[in-house]
Amino acid sequence: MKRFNLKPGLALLVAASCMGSSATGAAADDDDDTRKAIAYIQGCTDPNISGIAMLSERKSSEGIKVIDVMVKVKGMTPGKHAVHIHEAGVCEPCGDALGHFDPGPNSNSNPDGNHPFHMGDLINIDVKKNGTGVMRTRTSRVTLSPGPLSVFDGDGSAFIIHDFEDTYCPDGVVGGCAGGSRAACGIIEPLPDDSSDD
Ligand SMILES: [Cu+2]
Repeated sequence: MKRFNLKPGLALLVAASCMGSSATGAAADDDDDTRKAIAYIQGCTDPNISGIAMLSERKSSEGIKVIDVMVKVKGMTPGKHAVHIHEAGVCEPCGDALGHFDPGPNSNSNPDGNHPFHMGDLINIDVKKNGTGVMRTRTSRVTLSPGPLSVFDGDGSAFIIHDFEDTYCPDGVVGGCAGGSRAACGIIEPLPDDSSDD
């Protein structure tokens, strides 16, 4: 009985071809499984604050869009700061990013109301004593690809980092429970495919 050492090489070949690892890059129409976006973050009033947010969309094993989110900042006050995707891609002034991204028939973008149930709600970034912080999280509440939850809707979307911690509003609508005033903002922009290298 030598069943198990029969064709490991063939199995590898089949796996490789199923993953579309063709050297020609001849893409099928649905070869857009991974999309990326970026936001360059700047302080709303404090020029010392800067950072970057990266979003990478992929399909889960069951075909649901999942976005990996990474946010990096420097120049911020130490401690936790709320981070959300807000509903308009405008940062000057930060207030023009409007409320929390929450499309759909039952939309309620009020930052403190309906929190943390907006589609754009994320988690706090923890800023260290030296003013730098990195936050990584994952969401399936929004997409980069077209559709009803796409951050690239008519008016775009923006990251907002708040002055204070997101408490996730356990007591309902309490002013500032979602992080209060706005410290920094970055407009979300689509990134071209990795393959473009001019
Ligand atoms: Cu916010």
